[in-house]
Amino acid sequence: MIDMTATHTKVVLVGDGAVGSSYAFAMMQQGIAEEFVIVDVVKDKIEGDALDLEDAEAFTAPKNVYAGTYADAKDADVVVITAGAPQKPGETRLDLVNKNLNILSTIVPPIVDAGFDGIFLVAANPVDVLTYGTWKMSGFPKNKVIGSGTSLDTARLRVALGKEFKIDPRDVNAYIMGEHGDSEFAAFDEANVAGKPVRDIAADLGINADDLDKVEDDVRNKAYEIINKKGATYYGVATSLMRITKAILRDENAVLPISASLDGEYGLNDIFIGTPAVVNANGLAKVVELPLSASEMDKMKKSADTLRKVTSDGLA
Ligand code: 6V0
Repeated sequence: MIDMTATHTKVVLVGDGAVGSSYAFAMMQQGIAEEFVIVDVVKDKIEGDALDLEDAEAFTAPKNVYAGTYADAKDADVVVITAGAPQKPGETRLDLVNKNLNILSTIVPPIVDAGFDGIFLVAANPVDVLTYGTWKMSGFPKNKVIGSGTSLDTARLRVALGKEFKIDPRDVNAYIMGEHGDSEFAAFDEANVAGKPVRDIAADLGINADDLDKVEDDVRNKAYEIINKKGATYYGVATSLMRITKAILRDENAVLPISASLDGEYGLNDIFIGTPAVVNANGLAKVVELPLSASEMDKMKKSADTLRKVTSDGLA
């Protein structure tokens, strides 16, 4: 018999909708967690999904997937929160704040009461505000609460630049910073491929600054485009959540864009916002402060102001 105790890893997913179930599927495909528990208010869905997903066990690494309750978080390494209303066509992420903070307040306290002592990973929107809310409601240290932040947006930027440059998106070092939402921005001034500035690569290809601005706009608006076409976005974010979870469970010290608590970086405090950060078994190990140019720093501060207003209104 294989002894799994040394590496036993357990994830509890709260919210088995489009994003949550896609994440569960991605986790099964990657064989990352030995125990995977699904929680939602819709009981038939979690039971059905657990039965459906367990069929994949015959093809992937051994694991145990089942429908559970908040009590299952007691000995979990990671709780992933994807419960919450998604955007409807025409709605911004910030429009969701009150609805989703209310839902969050029914989730975080029972998980903490169950004795959970792992890492909260939040994806429900507006993700930066809900990550802040999770930190407040949990009473956890700041490093143990992170959000998916601009992970998806950064992926979208890398894919878009990869297409323009004909370069593997994984080799494009570029970040979307700030709010996961309309005030986010592409940090083009530091973006590079193998150390060569993205602006220089673009110039070599005849791509001018306006074209790069259009790439940034398209990335910012891609969620709206997908929502208008199919009602929701889920595969991209599910994969990014899988990547972050892997960094936590395998103690990777991976540098990933997440919603992290800032402690003076970018001149900001008391806020959770999108930035690259080192992620390991402790959650946030360290914020990697990009050396933003003056105009980018201005955008970061404006994005923080947007979030701060919503956070203080929502959590007042
Ligand atoms: P969905 O398909 O409506 O799923 C939401 C799920 O939450 C449903 O299964 C609900 O039953 C469940 N739920 C609601 N209330 C509770 C509760 N109190 N306890 C437990 N479960 C509950 O939405 P979808 O999966 O599309 O989106 C979920 C959230 O992720 C939304 O807030 C989206 O805006 C957000 N997204 C975040 C992204 C990111 O990059 N961070 C990207 C896409 C979507």
